[in-house]
Amino acid sequence: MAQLTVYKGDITTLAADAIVNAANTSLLGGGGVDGAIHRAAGPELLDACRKLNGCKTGEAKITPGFLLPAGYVIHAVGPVWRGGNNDEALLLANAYRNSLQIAVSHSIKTIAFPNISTGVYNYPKENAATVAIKTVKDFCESQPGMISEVFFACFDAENYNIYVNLLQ
Ligand code: AR6
Repeated sequence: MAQLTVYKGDITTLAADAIVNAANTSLLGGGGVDGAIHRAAGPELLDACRKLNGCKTGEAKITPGFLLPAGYVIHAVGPVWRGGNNDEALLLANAYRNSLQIAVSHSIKTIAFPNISTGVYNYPKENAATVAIKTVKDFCESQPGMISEVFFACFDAENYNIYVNLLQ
């Protein structure tokens, strides 16, 4: 089973094989963790993203990490929270699972996720963490030996405490 590690702080400093971006469907940048990743990776990241023709909600696409310590950025698009009856949980699980599938297809062993959709997309944090952890565990059990470590990078104290409690 892959090791699941809670990390407190800025995902852009993590030297994992890949970090995941909480992007939007344009893949052309934004605020929050997306803005931080683009600033830290440098302008070549935006040039690479322009060639990807966007990304549907629940899906993911990969680029190099450019100036980041991580080798790759996997750009995943989580759902906007619209009350919970609009396939939000399914789409959030898809964003995590599709990111992991792309990682495996690039022989990525260590991967860091931000708390996708829990910022401006307003997904309730505890619900999102439950979906994220279950999806990662199920994936790693279904493809044993492929991913060795998954970091949950928690930037805000509320998410950090939720992940520590759910994973202990
Ligand atoms: N490292 C790790 N986590 C971070 C960082 C960081 N440097 N900065 C913020 N977070 P958000 P979303 C956390 O809003 O809700 C963008 O504009 C933050 O505390 O970045 O999926 C995109 O372009 C929160 O828990 O992403 C989209 O338009 C988590 O990252 C939209 O926001 C996600 O918050 C996506 O919204």
